[in-house]
Amino acid sequence: MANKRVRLISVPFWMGGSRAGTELGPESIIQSGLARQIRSMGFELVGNSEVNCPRHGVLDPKQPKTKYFPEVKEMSGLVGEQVYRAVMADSFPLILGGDHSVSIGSLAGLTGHYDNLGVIWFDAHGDLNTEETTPSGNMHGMPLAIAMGLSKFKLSDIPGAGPLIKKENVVIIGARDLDPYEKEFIRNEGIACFSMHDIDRLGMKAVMEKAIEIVSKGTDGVHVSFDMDCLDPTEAAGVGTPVPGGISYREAHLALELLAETGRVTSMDIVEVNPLLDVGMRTSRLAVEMATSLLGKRII
Ligand code: 5AB
Ligand code: MN
Ligand code: MN
Ligand code: MN
Repeated sequence: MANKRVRLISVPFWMGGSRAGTELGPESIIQSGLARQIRSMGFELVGNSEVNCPRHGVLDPKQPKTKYFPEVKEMSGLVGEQVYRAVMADSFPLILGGDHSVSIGSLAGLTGHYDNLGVIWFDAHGDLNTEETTPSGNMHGMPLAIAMGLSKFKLSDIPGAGPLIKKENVVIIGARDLDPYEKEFIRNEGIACFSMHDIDRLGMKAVMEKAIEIVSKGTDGVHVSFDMDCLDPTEAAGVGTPVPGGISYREAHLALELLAETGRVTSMDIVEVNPLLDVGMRTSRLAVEMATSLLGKRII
C-alpha cells in the first residue's frame, strides 16, 4: 500500500439491519488489537474517530420499506463527512461498522473526491434492493443500489457526495443469497458477480485476478467493502444474516492479499460484526485479520 497513513472511523450503528448488536462492532474490533497491529506494520495511525450517529431510533409504521430512514440518512451524512476529510488529508479511511448501511456514508464521502471509483463488494448478499424490491425494509440490504442510483434515496441526497458509482466499476464477490430482483438486475445489467459457485469453480486466485482487472479499468480509486457475512459462518458466526457455504479463512486472506499487492486500494469498510451473536470474539479477531491482510500484511 503506497499510503502509509490510516484513519480509523468507527460507526456504531445498527438501525440499517434493524437488529441490535452491530453498534458494538467497532469497539470489539478495536479491542481485538486493530490499532496495535496496524502500527506494528509501519503505518501511521492518524486518528481514531467515532461517528456520533443516532443510537435510538423510532420505527415509523408508515415507512415499512425503508426502516429507520431518517437515522440512516443522518448517519450517512456524518460518515461521509469524516471519510471525505480523511481522503483529503491523504490518509486511508478504514471504516468500522456498524451494519452495511454505513457504506452509504463511505461511498458518499469517497465520491466527493474520486470521480470514477471502483468498488469490490465482499458479501453473501447483493445489497441491491430498493424501497420497491426489499423483502425486509432493512436498509443494509440497499447500499449498493443507493450508490448506483437505483433507489429513490440517492447518493446525491447526502451533502458532499459526488457522482454515482458506475455499474461497470462494481464487483460482487461471495454471493450465495440473492433476492429474485437482485438476480434479475445482475443478469440484465451485466453486473460482475462472482458467486460461491464461481469461487468453487475458478478458485479465488482467478476470481480476484478478474475482479482486479474490472475495478482497475479507468478508475481513480478502489474501495473494498467487506461484509463479514461473506465468510463461512463456521469462521465468522458473529453476523446478523449468516448464510452457509461461504468464503473460507484461507480464501479470504488470499483475496485481500492479492488486492494489497495491486497497491490501488484506497479505502475499506468492515461491516456487520455483531459481538452479541459471536463465539467469544472470533469474528472481531477475524475482522482485524481482514484489515491487516488488505493493508499488506505478509507471512514472511
Ligand atoms: B447485508 C436481504 N437481501 O434485503 C434483504 O448483510 C438481506 O448487508 C440483506 O448484506 C442483507 O433484507 C444485508 C434479504
Ligand atoms: Mn452487506
Ligand atoms: Mn451480507
Ligand atoms: Mn447481514
